[in-house]
This record gives sequence, structure tokens and C-alpha cells, in this order.
Amino acid sequence: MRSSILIIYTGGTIGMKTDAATGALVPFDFSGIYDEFPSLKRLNVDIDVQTMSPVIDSSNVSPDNWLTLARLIRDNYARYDGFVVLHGTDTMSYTASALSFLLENLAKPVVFTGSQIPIGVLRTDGRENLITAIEIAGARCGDRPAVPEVSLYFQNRLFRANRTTKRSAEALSAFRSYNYPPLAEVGVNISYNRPAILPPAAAEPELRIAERLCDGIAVVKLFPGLGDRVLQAMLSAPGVRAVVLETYGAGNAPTSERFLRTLEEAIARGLIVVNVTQCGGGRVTMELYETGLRLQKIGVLCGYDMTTEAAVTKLMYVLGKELPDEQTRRLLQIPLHGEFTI
Ligand code: ASN
Repeated sequence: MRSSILIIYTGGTIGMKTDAATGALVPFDFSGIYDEFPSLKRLNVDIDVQTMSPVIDSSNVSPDNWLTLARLIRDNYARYDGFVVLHGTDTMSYTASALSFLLENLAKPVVFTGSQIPIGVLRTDGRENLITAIEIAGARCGDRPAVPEVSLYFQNRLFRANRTTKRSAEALSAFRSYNYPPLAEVGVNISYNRPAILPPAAAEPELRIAERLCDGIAVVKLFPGLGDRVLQAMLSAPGVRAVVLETYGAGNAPTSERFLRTLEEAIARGLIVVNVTQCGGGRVTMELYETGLRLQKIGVLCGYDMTTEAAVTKLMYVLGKELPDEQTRRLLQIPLHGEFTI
């Protein structure tokens, strides 16, 4: 059975090609994809392309772009078997994490990819990333899609999107998923790690998406010497409703009374604080040391082994629902789309 795939091009390095006349990098027209990559015809897929307008460097991506992307996928959901989103690498983990929450009852593959070298440059990594992402988006396992979740493909590995983080501005293997194994590894064959892949959401013909994201999120990264007055100013800045607190090691923070009182007062005012570790790999275990236990006692929520990207976008999504406080806190303490392991 042939699969039909919609490629959504949002911008980023993957879409760049050298203009023959000027030598400058200009956006590549993906609608001519079969002319550029005739080998795509050999894949068992039908491809359509939609280009977001305007195409942007991913440093300019905003939550409004995420909502537009979610709507585009919803509006085309019934027509296609899978989606490939071409995105700049710099903020791809944020967009891909956000989409993992926004697409609430997803049962089809949404594969993000991009490249470190423009697609029009001979040594590009974009060609392989693009072709394999298309193959994965169209792959089936029996009568269902092989990877019915939001994923990110880069340099021979397919990851759960909301577990990824960009780790190198130089290496072609730019992304890491420190706390969750790859969903697939690509060599001569594509080897799917089936037990690691989420089951599709209960089959509903239509995709449900969230329509609102909260913009009151801050990230506070601890460092020795972070002043109490600076911390207080950040926690009480106008509009801040939730903070991702990047702590040390297994979720540790200073035990000084002033530091804890500042946090405790902010939590008492209604601020939500989620504890994630600033280490790439490993998890927050707040009961391990006195320094973490004190945070737990004052009402800081455990972020387990979640990335900052997933924590920020999950807070935007959950707070965007405007639920009662208790329900908000409950949703933050359970994995919604495999974003952490308890
Ligand atoms: N600045 C580019 C972007 O994120 C980087 C890339 O795609 N490699 O849009």
C-alpha cells in the first residue's frame, strides 16, 4: 500500500541552496522536490509539499507558529498517512516538543527533521535526513503506522521529539535524547525499537488540538552566586505564572533560608515551579539529598528526567487550558506523551 505524506517546510538551513548567479544562500523550492531528488520516486510514497509563509530561521519561531503548524496538520490529517516537518535545528526541539502536546490524540507519524548543512551544498546532511524522515513517516507495522507519535529524525537516529535537545552547533549528529532510547536506528536497514514507541491514541477520525498556549513561563538556571534579589525579581516579574527551575545534579539547590523563603513565598502567591536538572542526562530525585528535599517540602514540583524544552512547552500547554490549580498540578506530575519517566 502506498502512503501519502505531507511535507511542511517551515524554514531553517535545510531549505537553503546556493543561487547559481550570485553564490548567496537562497530558500530552496520544495515543490520541485521530485526534480531535485528523482530517487524519491522509488520510495513507496506520494508526496505533497506545503511551505509556511514566510519561511523563517528557527530563532524567530514563536508559539503562534506552533499553533499554526498544529492547525495545518489537523486540517490535513484525514488526507495523509504521515507528516514530515522541515525545521531549523536551533529551536527544533522546542517546536517538536510543543507539537507533541498540542496534537492531543495523534495516531499518525509526525517526523521533524532539518540539517546542519544546506540542502543545496554537496556535502549536505539534509538529503539523507529528508529521505529517511519521509520513509519513516510512511512506514507501517502491519495495519498501523510504525511510529504514530511526534518524533525527530537526525543523523541515523529517530528520537521521541519531547526527549530531544540540540547539543552541537557543529556536529552533524546535533541532537541527543539523553534519557530515552532512540525509537529507531538507521543503518543498512531501519531498525525500529518497538517497545519504546508510543501506541497510537485511541482511533478517532479527527485530530484534536489545543488552541491556546500560556506565555507566562520563565526558565531560571541556578548557578553559585545567583543573588536573592535577582531571584526574587525573576520570580515576581509581571506575567510570570510558572518557572522551570534548572537545578544542580539530581535536583539540588542551595539550602539557605533566604533562597528557600524567596521560592516558598512565590509558590504561596500561586507560582508553579518545576524542578529539572541542568545536567543533560539523569533525573531529578528530590528525596535523595537534603538540598532537594527542602525544595519538595516548599511545593516545588518534580520534573523527573524531563528536558527544559519539554518542561517549558508542557507548562505553556497545560497552563493554556486554564484549569483549576489542583488539576494543573496533577497534569504536570504525569507524563502526557512520554515526556518523562517516573
Ligand atoms: N539557524 C538555523 C535554524 O535553526 C540553523 C539550522 O537549521 N541548522 O533555522
